Amino acid sequence: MSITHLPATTTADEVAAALTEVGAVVVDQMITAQAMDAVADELKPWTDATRFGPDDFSGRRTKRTGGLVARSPKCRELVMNPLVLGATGKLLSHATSFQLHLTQVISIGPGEPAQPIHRDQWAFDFFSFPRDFEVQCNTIWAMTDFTEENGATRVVLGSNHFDDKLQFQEKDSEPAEMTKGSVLFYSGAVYHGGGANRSNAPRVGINITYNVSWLRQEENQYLAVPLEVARTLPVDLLKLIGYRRGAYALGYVDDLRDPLEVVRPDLGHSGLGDDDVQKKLREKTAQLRVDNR
Ligand SMILES: O=C(O)CCC(=O)C(=O)O
Ligand SMILES: [Fe+2]
Repeated sequence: MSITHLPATTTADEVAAALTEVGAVVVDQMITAQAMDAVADELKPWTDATRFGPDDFSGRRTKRTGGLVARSPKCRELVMNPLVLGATGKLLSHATSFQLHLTQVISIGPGEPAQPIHRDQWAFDFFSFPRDFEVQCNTIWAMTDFTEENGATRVVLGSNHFDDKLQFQEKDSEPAEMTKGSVLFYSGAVYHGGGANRSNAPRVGINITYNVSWLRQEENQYLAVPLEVARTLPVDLLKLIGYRRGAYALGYVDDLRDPLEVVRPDLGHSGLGDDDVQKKLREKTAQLRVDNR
């Protein structure tokens, strides 16, 4: 079985359906190769300054550059891509809201062996979430072509439905080959890993991931995005990076204030209680039942 490719004209429903079914799907050419080169140019000062990873999981010949919301206006557009947010909202629709989890350019250098195959949701201290309960939705935007030879992400298709804490080998997985500007979507539960780079040039992708807003974010957005930059961001992006309450009360400030109000006092109370969040919370409280034991 090889990974399904959908055209850029696909819908959030189709992407979410593929994610639910087999845990991963590629959407071809979500932006042009030229537009992706412009993203790479904007990031160059940061990617040039990044060092190789400190361990076998991060990759000793792999560079990981984060803080992309603060550093790159073009990456903010990728973070806010409507198809990505739409598909994520559907995959994580059981949660009241979701948030940005991490932003990271992953540049796998020549000679890097394959990364151990894993579930990204193991980041939550290896907690075993119930089977088919997704807490995370992930993208990797191809900044170079991804080929089997240069270390395209390897995916064990369908493994989002498997038991937790399994071990897999490279041969159990398929490479998510794709062209520059295409995007690999994959769920938090699907087993996958960066491929071995047997070519003579880096394989570069931008990993942008989202999780339910009752879990901790992997990249600390409050510290990664300086307050003076945060104040200039569109409100929807501010909320997505964490300046909103998760569910009913998570992350409030002092006297039950919405964090958005603290960063943007000029908004008054307009940031409080998004309608969609309030509606979901009402639905959840309506399901509470009396225990008649
Ligand atoms: O770079 C890749 O292809 C995947 C990396 C990955 O899965 C990770 O670092 O968690
Ligand atoms: Fe991963």
